[in-house]
Amino acid sequence: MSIRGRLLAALAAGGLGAVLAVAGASAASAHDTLEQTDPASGATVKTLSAVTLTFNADPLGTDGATVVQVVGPDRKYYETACPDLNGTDVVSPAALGPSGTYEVLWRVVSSDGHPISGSYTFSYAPDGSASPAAHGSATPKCGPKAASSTAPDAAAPAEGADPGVWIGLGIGAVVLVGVGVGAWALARGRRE
Ligand SMILES: [Cu+2]
Repeated sequence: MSIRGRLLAALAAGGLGAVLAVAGASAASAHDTLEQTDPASGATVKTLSAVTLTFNADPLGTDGATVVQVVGPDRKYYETACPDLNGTDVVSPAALGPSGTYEVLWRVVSSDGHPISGSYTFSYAPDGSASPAAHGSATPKCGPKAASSTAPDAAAPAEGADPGVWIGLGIGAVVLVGVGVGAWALARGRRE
C-alpha cells in the first residue's frame, strides 16, 4: 500500500470512530426534550392563567416529581398549585403580579426515568383591563425553593449532559486512539 493509500485507510477508520462516538452519545441521551412552551421563551403576554410545557414524550407522573415554579420580578412565586400532567403537556396554574420579567423553573421525570430540568423567561405587560395583580408567595406552591431563583435574570443551564454522553465520547476517543496506534504500527512495520 502506498503512503497515500495508508493515509486514506487511516482517515476512513478515523471517520468510523467519530461516527461510533456520536452514535454512542445519542443512544445514551434519549431522555425527553422540552419541545414548546406557552408562553414562549422571550414572549410578552398581557394575560396569563397557566404555563404549559410540551415535551416530545409523556413525562412520568411520579409523586412530587413534576415541579413548575413561576418566579416574578419581585422574586415571589406566582404558580398557584403544582402542575397537572396531561400526556406530553405539563400545565401549571398561575396568577401573575407586577409587570416585568417572569422566570419559569421546571423539573420533570423523563419517560426514560431520568429527572430533567430547565428554565426560561417571558415578560408580563398587562393592560388596564387585566384582572387585579396577584400578591404571589414568598415560598413556592410547588416543590422546594430553587437556588437559581435568588439569581434574577441568570440563565440557568437547561440540562447537564447525561453521563452516557461522556461514556459514548470516551468509547469514541479510545477507538480513535486505537486506530491511530494501529496505523502507526502498520506504517512502521512496512518500513522495516
Ligand atoms: Cu435520559
